[in-house]
Order: sequence, then C-alpha cells, then structure tokens
Amino acid sequence: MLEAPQRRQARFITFEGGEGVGKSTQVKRLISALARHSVEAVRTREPGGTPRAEAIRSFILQGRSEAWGTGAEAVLFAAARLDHVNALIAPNLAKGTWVVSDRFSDSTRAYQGLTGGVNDRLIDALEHLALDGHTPDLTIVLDMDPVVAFRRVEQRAVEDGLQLTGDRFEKEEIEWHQRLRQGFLDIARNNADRCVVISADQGEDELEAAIWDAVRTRFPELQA
Ligand code: Z5A
Repeated sequence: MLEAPQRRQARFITFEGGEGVGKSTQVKRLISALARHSVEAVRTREPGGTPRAEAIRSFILQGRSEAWGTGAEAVLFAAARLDHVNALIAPNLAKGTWVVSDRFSDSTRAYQGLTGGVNDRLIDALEHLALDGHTPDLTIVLDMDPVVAFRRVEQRAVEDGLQLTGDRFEKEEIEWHQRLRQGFLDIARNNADRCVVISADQGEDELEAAIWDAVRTRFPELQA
C-alpha cells in the first residue's frame, strides 16, 4: 500500500533588528525563496498582522499611547501580539503553512525592556501570555550600524517624495539606537539555539543568500 506523502512541519520564522536594516525587504525575499521550494508561507508583521492588531499599531505609532508610559505600551504591543498569535500565526501553523513575521516578541524585549527600562518580570509575563507556546523556530537578527541604517531610511523617504519628519521612534537619539542594537545582540546571545545574527551591511542579494543559508541550515528538510 502506498504511504501518504508526509507533510512538512510548518515553521515560524521571525526577523528582528533596528529600523532600516532591511527586514521588510528580506521577509519578502524569503517568502519568494520558500515558494520556489514549494513551501507555502504567509508574510506578516508586528505590531499588526490582523485587523485588530493593526488598529493597535496605528494607535501606538501615531504617538497616542506615549503619555501612558513605556510599561503600558509594552502591554499594548502584547495585546496586539495575542490577537496576532490567536487569529493568524497559530491557525496557519496548524494547517501546515509557514509564517514569516517582520518583528515579533524580541522587539518588545529590546525596545520597551532593554532600551525602554520596563522590568524583566513584566516583559517575561507578557511574553508568556501572548505567545502561549508559539516561540519562533528561527529568529534572524539583522545587525548593522544604526547610522548607516538611518541613511537608508532617509534615502527611502527621498525616493518616496516624503519629508523626513520621522515617527516618534525614529526621532530618538542615535545613542539610544546603539543601545537598541546591543539589546538585540544580547537577546540573540541569550537565545543562541533560536537566533542567528547576520550582518545587514551588505547588498540585498548577498544578504538574501546569507539568510537562505541560515534557514536551510536550521531546517534541513528544505535541502531535500
Ligand atoms: N516596536 C516596539 O517598540 N515594540 C514591539 O514590540 C514591536 C515594535 C513589535 C514598527 O515600525 C515600530 O514599532 C518600530 C519598533 C516598534 N520602531 N520604529 N520606528 P515599522 O514596522 O514601521 O518599521 P521598522 O520595523 O523599523 O522597519 P523599517 O524602518 O521599515 O525598516 P526595515 O523593514 O528594517 O527595512 P526595509 O524597509 O526593508 O529597508 C529600508 C530601506 O533600505 C528601503 O529603502 C530599502 O529599499 C533599503 N534597503 C533594504 N535592504 C538594503 C540593503 N541590503 N542595502 C541597501 N539598501 C537596502
């Protein structure tokens, strides 16, 4: 009797890092690379990914939560994440579709926790509640000097014909972004079984190849 073909286990991959390091660009490229290997994957982002989480995204990124303080903002990011996990991430993984997210819970730890001063107990508790066991299988941390990354963001604004006023995160001082960079590196070091740090200071094609290498190393089933 013929055996039914084995369905590959769906994987959950996240991209993390500071602004302008190329996360969105590489998330799209990874989705295409997976498709070329017959892997169905959904692209999503945080904050956001579902209508309710996108509503929280607009509220926060417009600066409307700023007066509430960083702790309350961490709770809002986690509320968005809870919906994102329940309504998009978990159902897709359950039906065998891979999920690739532009930012996830490490961003709360890096921005609100390690850089924003929210204590570990709150960050740990929020992570536990919002993830409910859905820890990423692989996290790609894109790392580069924030000054160089800012130039990319400026260039993008010029190309889009926008005035670079920046949202409230992008107005923060460069020193703050250096600490943020170190925060992501610390998270990667403390979660070495899950995270891979890749230099983002290379061309888009070279970076895509380095990411694909990391993905194929982590998931050998892709080499079949
Ligand atoms: N946040 C938080 O505080 N807590 C949380 O829990 C979560 C988020 C989940 C979301 O912003 C904000 O929310 C973010 C953290 C905070 N803070 N800020 N600001 P967002 O989603 O709007 O923005 P972002 O995540 O910071 O992404 P970004 O600025 O759009 O950058 P990116 O996605 O990393 O880069 P990109 O869009 O792919 O590329 C940027 C430009 O560089 C673009 O013009 C590209 O064409 C160019 N590019 C890309 N790759 C290259 C290479 N390799 N070489 C040269 N140029 C390149």
